[in-house]
Amino acid sequence: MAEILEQLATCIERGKVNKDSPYPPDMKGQDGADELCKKAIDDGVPATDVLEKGLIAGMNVVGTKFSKNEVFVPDVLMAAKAMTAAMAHLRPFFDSGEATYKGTIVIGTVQGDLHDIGKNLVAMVMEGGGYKVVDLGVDVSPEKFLGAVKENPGACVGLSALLTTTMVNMEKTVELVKSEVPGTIVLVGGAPLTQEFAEKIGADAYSPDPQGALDYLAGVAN
Ligand code: B1M
Repeated sequence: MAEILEQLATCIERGKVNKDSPYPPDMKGQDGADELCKKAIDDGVPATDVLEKGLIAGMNVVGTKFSKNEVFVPDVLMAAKAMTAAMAHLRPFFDSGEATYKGTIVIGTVQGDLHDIGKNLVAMVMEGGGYKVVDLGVDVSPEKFLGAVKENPGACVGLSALLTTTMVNMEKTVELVKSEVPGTIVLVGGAPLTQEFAEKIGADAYSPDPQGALDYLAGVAN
């Protein structure tokens, strides 16, 4: 089990999407993240292990190298592409198949921020937990969040940010949504965030991971 997860992590790190992908040249013809993720699942490796020990482990290596200027934006983009291809195989494991929704969450990555892998994971886990997810995508303005809340009365809002420079846009979103639709519950998350920051901007909750966000929602009326 450890071996396939290590191979998977390597494919994420190197940006090897699938067998047909010519990139990176030294891995041409080899299985990529797509095939290896499917194989791990077919072999019975738990989906949470595939996610944490394969996909996220590989992406963490990319992040560390990126911060040291050992890899560059195109490399990170390929890693993100490989991660997205692999994540498609995990979706069924987070789907509960529940017929009725427990509530609605409007989710998106805040204005100016294009990172969506973590946000997509949160959306997947929320769906699996029985919530209707209205995914607004990336670079979402406060006004767009507000519009979606008005279209989905009673919905909670989930904001994701990966950049210290875009965290400020969370505050603007919280302010606008809460002033126009008082009582709206806003959850925030993303690598640079802290509990302290969440409290400072008036968010109702912070979670470092998707499960914590789901647990929080389960504990509040929606
Ligand atoms: Co960017 N990037 N990036 N990047 N990138 C980071 C975030 C960075 C830390 C890299 C580094 O320097 N080490 C750094 C930010 C520094 C900072 O602000 N302090 C950075 C930078 C600088 C940039 C650019 C400015 C680079 C440039 O252009 N020079 C640029 C900005 C573009 C923009 O957004 N305007 C940029 C671009 C990109 C790519 C487009 C190439 C690509 C994104 C592709 C995509 O998302 N489709 C990318 C990537 C992939 C990364 C790293 C390597 C990986 C992020 C990721 O997907 N992690 C990242 C380094 C790192 O984080 N180690 C980095 C995996 C993901 C599962 O984790 O998103 O944290 P994460 O989500 C977690 C939790 O945070 C939580 O749950 C998830 C699962 O556990 N969570 C929530 C997230 N949202 C939540 C919401 C919740 C609850 C929990 O409730 C609502």
